[in-house]
Amino acid sequence: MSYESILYQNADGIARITLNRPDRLNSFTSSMHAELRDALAHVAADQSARVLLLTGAGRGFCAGQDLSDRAVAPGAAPVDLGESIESNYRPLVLGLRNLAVPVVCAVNGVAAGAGANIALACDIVIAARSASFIQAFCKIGLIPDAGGTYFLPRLVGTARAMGLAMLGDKLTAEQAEEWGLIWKCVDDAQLASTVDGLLVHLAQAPTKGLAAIKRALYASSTSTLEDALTLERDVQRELGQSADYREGVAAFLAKRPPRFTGK
Ligand code: T3D
Repeated sequence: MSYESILYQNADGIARITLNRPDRLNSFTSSMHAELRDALAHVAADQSARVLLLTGAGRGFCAGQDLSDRAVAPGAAPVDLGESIESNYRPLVLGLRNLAVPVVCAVNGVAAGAGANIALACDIVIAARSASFIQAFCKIGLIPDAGGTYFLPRLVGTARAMGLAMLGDKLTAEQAEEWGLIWKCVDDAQLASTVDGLLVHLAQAPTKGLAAIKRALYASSTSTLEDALTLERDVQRELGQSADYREGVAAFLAKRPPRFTGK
């Protein structure tokens, strides 16, 4: 499949997806969603990809759903938004969450509506200081989607989630970091180098272990302590068989840097 709305690269263990409709602030269309599904399937199938970056081209990260075809003429039937969520947003959120490699989101500018929540679906979110997060849905009579009702209260608590969702105010990247919505906010000039450093680090890390961390931490939001202890036992048993565990212990004991292969 050739891509028109995104850019996709995979080199040196690092897959990169760039939302690429800068004149529309990278807002989502059906064809962009189809391209994203295809690219995510490539990352999932490609053993050489050990980390994924999601970012946006131009001054914005993503302004959510492209609203240009959502106007409803008098007497006309509105677009079935449930169908749009089911066919497009649900697979995108689950595709990012279920990917067996860490997903880094570099929020290079405004992230609004589903654009904000797709960023939150990623595992590590780093934003430029000039970026912002807007739960814009309430301004057009909708609720936060793309996982927003799940992510927001878990990340920042119900009071802040409710304020963000009901008021649709702009949350600065700095405040998003303070509130624990994202991992880090960095100066705009430092975004590319910070993210590149992180990607190189993650591409050389024990990939299976990172995938298991992701699975276990996400599972914990719906599990009991007993469930978590059971999962930890089972996952640790599995990881104890991995080449990277063996290498990590050997490197520690030999006082040398480890060479993880992701196996
Ligand atoms: O529909 C479904 O399938 C259900 C799922 C819904 C998921 C959703 O995401 S609903 C929420 C949709 N998004 C929004 O409501 C956000 C709309 N955009 C904005 O509020 C503002 O653009 C921003 C706050 C994000 C940025 O503001 P600003 O002043 O920096 O930029 P701008 O001038 O508003 O936007 C620049 C251009 O991008 C502009 O076009 P122009 O005037 O230069 O020709 C603007 O119309 C366009 N643009 C921005 N967002 C969208 C968009 N075009 C289409 N759809 C957009 N979402």
